[in-house]
Amino acid sequence: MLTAPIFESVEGAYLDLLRLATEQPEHRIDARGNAAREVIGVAFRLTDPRQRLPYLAERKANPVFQFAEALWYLAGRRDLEMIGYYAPSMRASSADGVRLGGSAYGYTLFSPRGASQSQFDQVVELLLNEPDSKRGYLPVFAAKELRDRDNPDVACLAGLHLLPRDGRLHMVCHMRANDLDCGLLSDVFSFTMIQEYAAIQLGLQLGTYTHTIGSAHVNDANAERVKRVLDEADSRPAAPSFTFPAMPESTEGATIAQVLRHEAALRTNELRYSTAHITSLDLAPYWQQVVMLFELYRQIQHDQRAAVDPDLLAALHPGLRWLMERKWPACAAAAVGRTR
Ligand code: 5HM
Repeated sequence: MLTAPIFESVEGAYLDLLRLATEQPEHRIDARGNAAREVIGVAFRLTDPRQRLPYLAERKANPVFQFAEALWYLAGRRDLEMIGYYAPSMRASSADGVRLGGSAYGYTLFSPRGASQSQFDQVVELLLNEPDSKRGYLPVFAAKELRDRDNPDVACLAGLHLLPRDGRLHMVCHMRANDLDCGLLSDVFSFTMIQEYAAIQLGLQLGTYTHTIGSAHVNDANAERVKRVLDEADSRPAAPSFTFPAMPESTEGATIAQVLRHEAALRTNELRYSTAHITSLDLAPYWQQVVMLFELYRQIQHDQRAAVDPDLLAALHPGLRWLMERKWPACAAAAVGRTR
């Protein structure tokens, strides 16, 4: 088969890649102090890019970070202040402690350059004029990133290719490197969110998502966790099944900015929201769910509660709730209290 193997959701592709890299590695590498097993030149295609979260108790995907990162990209940001709150480990990648470099993909794609429009807006305009175009490419990795040998943050994303075909927006992602256990899931989450956002701006249905990787690897440091994930997948009687909802067609730049205003108020603990307040906000229910995640995270980080507000947890989409209960002990505790 010359096209990429097909999966409906990211979970199946993630598990098969973990198996490939750990059981049949092609190479052993040790780049920048990270010993890893590697396969080169791999790809997969998702038929439903909305199914962008894995439901594995051993992997504990964090939907709060996933949405924060996707919004950080869509808003064209590169500040550590926002993203470091959700992923403290990203602080190590910042050269100056203030901004991210190559991995701030949103800054490269969505922020206007001087008087010119952003790369993203330029490609949307091109595709509105010529949908069959093959030029809808959004390059991210830049050769100049290699000038400094000590650069701690060289973009792993080479580029995203938008292809409107037959009323649907397909996307092909090219990564120079992907950490299969740590990077792949959040990358696929955010890039498929960018794809869905682009489809809405172009007035198209969501098409397929194809992910290609130059160096696909599993670091030795994560080998134990990867084994536990694979054991869970092999031994569970049935995989949990949740359907991730569609982004509302009304979503535009102003919507992202509006959600991020709530995010900032909750991150800085200036405001605290009840469930009733969130459901009365002038936002589509889809984006209200994201605000709920930010409020739950505020309760965990700022209030340091042993158990989050059970009503708020109960108001979450079942798939998001399943993940939050596995990721955060304060959510697990609230769920136990609710069922007593
Ligand atoms: O030495 P190098 O720059 O390739 O190290 C970056 C590491 O972060 C690699 O393991 C790469 O696969 C992983 N990574 C990822 O998987 C990094 C980023 C941030 O650019 C990402 N996905 N989005």
